[in-house]
Amino acid sequence: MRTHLARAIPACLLLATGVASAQTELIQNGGFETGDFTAWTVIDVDSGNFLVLDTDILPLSGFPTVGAAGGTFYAVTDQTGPGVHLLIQPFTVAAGTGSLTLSFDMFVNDWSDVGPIDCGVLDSGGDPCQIARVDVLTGAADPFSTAPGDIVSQIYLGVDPLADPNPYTAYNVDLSALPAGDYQLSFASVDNQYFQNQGVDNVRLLAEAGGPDAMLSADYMGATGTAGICINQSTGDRVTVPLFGGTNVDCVGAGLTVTPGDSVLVIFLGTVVPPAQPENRIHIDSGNGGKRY
Ligand SMILES: [Ca+2]
Ligand SMILES: [Ca+2]
Repeated sequence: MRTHLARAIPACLLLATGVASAQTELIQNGGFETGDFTAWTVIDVDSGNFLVLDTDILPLSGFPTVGAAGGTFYAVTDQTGPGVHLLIQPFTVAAGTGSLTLSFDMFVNDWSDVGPIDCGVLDSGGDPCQIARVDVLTGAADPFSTAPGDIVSQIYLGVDPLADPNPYTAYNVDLSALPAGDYQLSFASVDNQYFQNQGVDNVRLLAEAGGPDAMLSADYMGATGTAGICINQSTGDRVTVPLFGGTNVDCVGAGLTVTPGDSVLVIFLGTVVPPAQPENRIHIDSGNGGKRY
């Protein structure tokens, strides 16, 4: 006598997924390889300019530099007298951004060798002032502002200490704490003691989409079961989630810690009804609500 097998299938359904980690570049022409200031705003006051050059001899002062850090071109200040020079690019941090990393190569040649002298303002016409700075300003800030309320991240304030011309220093700054919104990246130089050349190249600002939201949307179309286990394969962290059914398995809500780039494995236990679609799959929904991990 033949036994009619139950149609419901006791199952241990394994589904693995990687958290999306696509990176978006928020700075345009960060290497100045257009040969000009495309995408940047330059403001020069009094003597001199921010220039895009492909040479290692400066046209106004005649002083040497180390040239470009990458490619052919770099941006650099040069002058024949006191001045202020700003190199600015606005950027927007989107909701749901998980990580934000600024990197650039820079030298600051203070030929007076009396710097750094911080007069507190970007004004070469007053007190002695011989300094360069790199700041992230609010989107609405006056580019000349040095007010603490306008500076959301102070990255550099000084001059380079080695014999001029200094080599490039590589900077790598974690800006992941910046809330979504509009900002300005500002390289600034003020000098009234003697020549000062601030060189910038290879500016990058990489945004990575946030990790998964609280829900892992399990698009398994009709599957039901009694429990599931979510395993973060990158960290070993695991949690048990209760009865599932419908459309969602809330791994993060059940306590799983997930950061961008982690791989998450979901194991469904109990009875899984064969899905209406031939493909069982689960995916990370990273766009819902902008939660950050
Ligand atoms: Ca370059
Ligand atoms: Ca010096």
